[in-house]
Amino acid sequence: MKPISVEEFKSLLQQGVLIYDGAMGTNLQIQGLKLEDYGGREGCSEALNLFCPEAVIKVHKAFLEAGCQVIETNTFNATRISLREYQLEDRVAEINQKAVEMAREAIDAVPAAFNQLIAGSIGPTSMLPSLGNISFDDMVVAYTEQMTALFDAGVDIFQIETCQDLLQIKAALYAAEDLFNARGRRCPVVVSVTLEPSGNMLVGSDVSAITAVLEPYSFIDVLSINCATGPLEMVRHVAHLTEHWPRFVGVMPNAGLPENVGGKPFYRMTPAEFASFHKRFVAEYGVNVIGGCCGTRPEHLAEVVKQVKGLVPAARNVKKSAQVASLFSSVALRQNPAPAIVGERTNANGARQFRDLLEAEDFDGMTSMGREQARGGAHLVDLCVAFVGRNEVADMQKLAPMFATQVNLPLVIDSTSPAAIEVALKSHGGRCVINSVNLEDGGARLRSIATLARRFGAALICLTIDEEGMGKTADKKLEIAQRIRTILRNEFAFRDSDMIFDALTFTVASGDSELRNAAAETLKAIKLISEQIPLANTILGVSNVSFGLKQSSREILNSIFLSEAVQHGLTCAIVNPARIIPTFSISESEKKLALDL
Ligand code: THG
Repeated sequence: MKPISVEEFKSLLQQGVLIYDGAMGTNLQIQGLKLEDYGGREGCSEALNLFCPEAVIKVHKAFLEAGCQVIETNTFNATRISLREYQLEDRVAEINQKAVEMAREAIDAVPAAFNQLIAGSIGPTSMLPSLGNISFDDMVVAYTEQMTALFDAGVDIFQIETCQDLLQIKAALYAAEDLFNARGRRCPVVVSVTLEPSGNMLVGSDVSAITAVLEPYSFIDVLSINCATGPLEMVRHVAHLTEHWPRFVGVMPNAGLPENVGGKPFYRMTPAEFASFHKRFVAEYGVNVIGGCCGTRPEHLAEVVKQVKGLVPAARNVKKSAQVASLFSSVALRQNPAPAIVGERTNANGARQFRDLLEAEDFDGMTSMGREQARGGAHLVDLCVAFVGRNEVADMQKLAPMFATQVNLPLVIDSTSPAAIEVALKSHGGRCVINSVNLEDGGARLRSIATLARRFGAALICLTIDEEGMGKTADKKLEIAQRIRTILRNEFAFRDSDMIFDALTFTVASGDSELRNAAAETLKAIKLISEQIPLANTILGVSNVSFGLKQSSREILNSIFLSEAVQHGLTCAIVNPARIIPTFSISESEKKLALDL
């Protein structure tokens, strides 16, 4: 059997709801298997693929007989990371390959009027990269090995499921993308996240962070929720997904919340109740993919098939807006009132306090300056550790994970070093912004950073600088912005909403007559760029405009300049939020002075 193509998969989902199977573990447990069936590896379901495949095939057949269209391979823990516990780490390829063959055997034994599909189950392992249990790169290696075996054995779908940590998902997607490129073909990809009864992933991410982080990965075909709770607890999350996720949505609940009966989890929900939730998910919310997780038996799925098969998912109205995210929650780049404020203080070149802490290697102190930016009202946080005489990559390696877990703001990685940017991206589960690229060298560095941005779904700040230096007039700034946009769109499939243009300004206090109009040209450029590229965002390092003036004048000039810039369409600003004065509390004479300047 040839695996399904992405186009066929999408058209299948457009025609109606797709029904997966239920729990593997639950239905293995009730068979009363013996230790030798597991080859002596008690608790290792995947060992059955080697030592007792009949038990697994039996479960597959039962779900196929219930009318399920997709069965999942018995490979949830079949990575090197998880199999190591059972001394099976050298048999990863074999275990995954056998699992696909067993699923195929079951399908051949239970013919149906429709095309039955095999989803390769890819679990989360027990490691949380966001918490430093494992490195991103090690996780990629483990996923690559499992995915290669599943793909080459002919699975139809990658089912990256029961995800606990957004960074773990990014590692899996990183592995998948490399594999797809190597094979010259991709398979459909389902990412399924697990939301604890608290409503967040184990690491703490809420559902808004999940959609913000995963949306840029265009090869995720279905975003789904599975495990941890029953369907009732999932209703509000399903509502979020169907309102915010632009592609297909799935839901695979447990048969209710687990209860503890005799020291073992027990799932009480009846097939009829379970199926009635699915009916609602499809008919009212527009869910496209359904199935069961822990505690769901063939009876549950048979009832789902009976009640839901043939239903057309409700039409959805998806809200679109550019979002970035901390590891925990999302932030819109378009704030109302504008702008989205990027806290500037955590910059070794922009704040003596931060630089001193860096020199003392007081990483906790630096992280606490990040939290201070949040308390001061910042929506995002700029992090710059590029400092002469220090190793930027090593400092970023240390700080980015601390910012990820301890500062609840989306990270703006302020660096021009691809290596430093890469280590930051590999340690942050949120949706980051990269600050920045330009055309100073004609585009080589831009291209290497754009590649990273795409692979990690980051947004990108683009400076209006080209081979001749910083654009000085509004027209020149727009021309450079358009040149960068063309490269990003044509070569990297960026969307305008992934780009944040910085029209840059010099200080107006240099005394240089050539720069007298600098701020005015910048304002004009912001207006032009906002008109010509309306879906892109714009940003400015506002404090640059007042370098050289004394502190009290700087605060007034910065505040007036920011207010002018926002009126010209600016959507984001790098500032010290604590030092922005509301314009109504600035006297008329000072206002006039600042505007004249
Ligand atoms: N565009 C983009 N990124 C940027 C800039 C920009 N990143 C860096 C910078 N410019 C924005 N950040 C700052 C940070 C601090 C100051 C100015 C811009 C600043 N600091 C005081 C000083 O130097 O006098 C504070 C001194 C202190 O506390 O020690 O003005 O334009 N994309």
